[in-house]
Amino acid sequence: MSAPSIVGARLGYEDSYTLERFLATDGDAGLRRALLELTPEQVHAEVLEANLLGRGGAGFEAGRKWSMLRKAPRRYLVVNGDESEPATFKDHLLVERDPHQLVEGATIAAYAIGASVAFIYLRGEFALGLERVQQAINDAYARGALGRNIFGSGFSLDIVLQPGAGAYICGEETALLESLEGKRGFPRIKPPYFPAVIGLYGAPTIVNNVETVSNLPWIVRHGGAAFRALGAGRSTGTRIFALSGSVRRPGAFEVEMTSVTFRELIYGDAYGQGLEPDRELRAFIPGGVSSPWLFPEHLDLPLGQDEVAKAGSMLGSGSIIVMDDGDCPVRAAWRIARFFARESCGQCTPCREGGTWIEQVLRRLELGYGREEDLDLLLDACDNISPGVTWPPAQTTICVLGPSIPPSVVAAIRRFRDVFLTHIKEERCPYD
Ligand code: L3W
Ligand code: SF4
Repeated sequence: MSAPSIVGARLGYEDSYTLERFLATDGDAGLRRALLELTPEQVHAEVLEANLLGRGGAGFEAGRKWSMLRKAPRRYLVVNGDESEPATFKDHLLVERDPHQLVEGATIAAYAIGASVAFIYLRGEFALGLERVQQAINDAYARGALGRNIFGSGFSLDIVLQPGAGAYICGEETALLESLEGKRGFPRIKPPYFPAVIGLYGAPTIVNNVETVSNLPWIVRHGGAAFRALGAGRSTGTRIFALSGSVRRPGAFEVEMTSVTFRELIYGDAYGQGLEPDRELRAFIPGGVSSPWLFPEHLDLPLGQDEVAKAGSMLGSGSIIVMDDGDCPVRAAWRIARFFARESCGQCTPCREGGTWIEQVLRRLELGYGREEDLDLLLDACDNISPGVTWPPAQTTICVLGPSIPPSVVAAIRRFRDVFLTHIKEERCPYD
């Protein structure tokens, strides 16, 4: 981890997940300040001042989202920890290694938005994370940091931990709410079903990502202005970037926003330490597998929300996948399409049918049974899912899972047409 460290401040300790370490390293200080010194409106104002962008993928300002919460006697907070996308593993780290910070952050968020019940929805496969978060919740009740009249402040909150059941789509916020309600994880149409307006059990609900709420104890302790002083422009504070693929040192690195370029992250000694000897960078995926690929000419872009958007992609969930010249772009696009096709909930025809066909055509190309016409066929199918294949996508579907399929396929065909043609000519994958 590189300095400054906000959400990752405890991760250098072996026992970072224990109550003892938490309390010895400013644990509860943010919560006490929020509850005993600030009004909910003042906490909200600090988060607005911090310009904390949501860390789940869309990068929507958390404070602005809280402002959109419909007034109603019953409101809910839901923390989205259903991190399931390939190569995305920063929430996993925070959940397992600093569960008390997560619970403290969730309690601060609930106080600010006026919720008396909060849910933490964690990916079901996070067995250790589930155990540790439950322990952190139990510990919080035991010391009066949860339950009735927290620290004598008059504020009361219950937190319920809910494991997911293995469906990626339940990380989409409205599918998550359906799942919490005990129903099949079908995304709802937004609008009108923006959770802030009509959310869990019909009540206004804030859905925030694990990393987003984990930032709150620090923001309350140090003030929104101190958070905003880190980074530049709209990209404030730090983020954990999950770096994987063909780098010598994959891992999760907390980095001040915009202070580091992709080149530094991939090649820097403190981070990825470059590619294996004699390998050259071919492409990298900057923000999760729904984001359009970037290439060597983009290496000097800073890790900032708007900087990456200007290059035609997105910083998304902060998951960066590196591909070198030994990695097959056809196989990469196929695997990404296969993931989305399998995880489609099936409600929308372009996603259900388009995703399945794209996966099958890519499969035959990768295995050496493809035809040259397949490339236009793929581009046409992509255009039907997401007309123009722009990012952000023009949407023909209920949620963004469908439009997440085309970016990789289109990037691979546009940039590596020659590699596709070699597969067709040689009737095999040249990288096998
Ligand atoms: C009230 C309005 N609320 C917007 C709220 C909305 C949501 C937030 C952002 O997609 C992305 C996606 C993936 N009134 C509102 C409003 N809101 N207008 O603002 O909304 P949206 O729809 O842009 O985002 P989303 O549906 O949450 C998420 C990308 O993240 N992604 C996904 C990663 C997946 C994982 C995983 O494994 N779980 O991290 C990766 O980059 O493609 O673009 O809260 O309600 N008028
Ligand atoms: Fe389901 Fe795909 Fe439609 Fe999303 S886009 S609602 S995953 S069918």
